[in-house]
Amino acid sequence: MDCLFCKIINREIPADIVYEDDHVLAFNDISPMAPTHQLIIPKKHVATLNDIQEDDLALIGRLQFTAAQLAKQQGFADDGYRVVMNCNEKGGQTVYHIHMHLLGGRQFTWPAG
Ligand code: IU
Repeated sequence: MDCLFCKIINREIPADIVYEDDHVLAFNDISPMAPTHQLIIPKKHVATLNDIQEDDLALIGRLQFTAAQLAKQQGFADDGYRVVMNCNEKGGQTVYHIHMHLLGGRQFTWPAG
């Protein structure tokens, strides 16, 4: 499958991996938008949020759980952080393998751009 994030999971292309278990992988974003900017992805290929099935609910929870764990481990959980999932073109999605952005280390504003 010609999917960038599947290739990262399969070690076909390199990434700066910060966490891995049987179900998810997390790595530093190549173009960080905050002092910490990591992507948490399921090892299962799911293209967009619209493609999530009921069987995937635990997996989505695991993405969120991993984000919080990483925020705690890196020391910015109590200060606060942002998690973002973009869906399709108007949502700003550019890689079609779902991913949760974990952004920390600065003040964020609302509404997001
Ligand atoms: P988006 O939500 O689909 O727009 O996020 C895709 C992210 O993937 C974006 O923040 C990119 O900087 C990031 N990324 C990456 O980390 N490594 C890559 O090789 C490519 C994109 I292409």
